[in-house]
Amino acid sequence: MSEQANAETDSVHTARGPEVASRVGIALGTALLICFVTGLISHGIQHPPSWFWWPANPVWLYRVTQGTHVISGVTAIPLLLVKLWAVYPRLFERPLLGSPMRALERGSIAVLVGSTIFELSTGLLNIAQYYPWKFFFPTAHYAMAYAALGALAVHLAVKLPVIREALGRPVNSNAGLADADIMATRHVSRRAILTAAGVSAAAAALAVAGQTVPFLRWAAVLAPRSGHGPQGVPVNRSAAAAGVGDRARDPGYLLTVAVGERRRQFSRDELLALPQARARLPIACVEGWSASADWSGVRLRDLLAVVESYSGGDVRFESLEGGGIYRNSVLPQRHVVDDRTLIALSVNGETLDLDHGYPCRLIAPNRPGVLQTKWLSTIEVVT
Ligand SMILES: Nc1nc2c(c(=O)[nH]1)N[C@H]1C(S)=C(S)[C@@H](COP(=O)(O)O)O[C@H]1N2
Ligand SMILES: [Mo]
Repeated sequence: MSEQANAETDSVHTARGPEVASRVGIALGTALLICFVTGLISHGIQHPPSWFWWPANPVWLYRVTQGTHVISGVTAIPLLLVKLWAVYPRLFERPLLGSPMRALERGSIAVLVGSTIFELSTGLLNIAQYYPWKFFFPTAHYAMAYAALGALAVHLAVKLPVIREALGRPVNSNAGLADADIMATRHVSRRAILTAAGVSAAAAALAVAGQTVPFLRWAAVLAPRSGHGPQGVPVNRSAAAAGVGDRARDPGYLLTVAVGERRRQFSRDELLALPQARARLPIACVEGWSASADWSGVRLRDLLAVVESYSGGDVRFESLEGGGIYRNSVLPQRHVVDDRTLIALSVNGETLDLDHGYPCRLIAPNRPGVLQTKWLSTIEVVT
């Protein structure tokens, strides 16, 4: 092998190591932490413990937190790949376990790598709505997040001295190398790796950001539902997929509203005859895409008041769907009393499309899309 080829092989080898690993690690750790926190928020809204509090204002907050969740997760994928590349030979160093401290370090890395790969890959497949597995995605994705965060904390604590030392050295430090030529090639190489990591992370972020940031829509190659759909709003589950077409189109359709002991039924025309209100609110899907629209219909408060005076409590929504895990939802009192919470009958100036929830749907401010129940059959105050 020529001397030059030797130097080049060395440069690739020496670009691996703590200088690159710690710098990429900081970016990766930050992305994972943001992803974890925004994921907890989304989980909290969907499964609120008694202490949990999520406001109705500003209406775009969930859109931002969930968009951030998906963008940070996708950004973490190239960072994880570069990070694994930078430490790759060391992952298999012998002894595999050794002293208790080393066993802890190795164990935490195994859990960290495994759980992070699990989180990022299941998350990515979920935004593509592809479920090649048997477990229930939200539960598994939520549980594994704690494993990843715990392992990340242990990993950081154990590696802190190494990280500090590596960060203290400039990227192009020449520690341990005498040959000036090898050094020169190596410097370029480490920088190049870090630049490549940054560029690919930015490209990944851009590829999904368009599904929630309107002016980036052109770049959203990784965004399956970014602005297409009837009436300018993407559709997650169509009426056909939900199997509600016939019941939703039935001219005898009635919406049941129950407040306390009182119960009343409304035809769509009766709903249209009630005072109509408007609100500009986004549908913000847990998958990260979001879109704002002008909704109009009956204010939920007003509708409840027609039945019986509402004295507080959460409200439960049932859909015409026979099955499906998203056929119902519960709306906290804070959102029930909000002026912008509507039983929507139209969107963007047109009668609600069948796929957007005709005859009527719930639309409330600052809520995950999954809780904006379509094809309503029953609305009931629960306490
Ligand atoms: N009944 C019912 N409502 C539903 C769903 C569903 O599967 N069934 N999907 C929800 C999800 S996940 C989202 S993101 C929004 C999307 O509303 P859109 O299809 O009108 O954009 O509807 C929500 N409402
Ligand atoms: Mo959704």
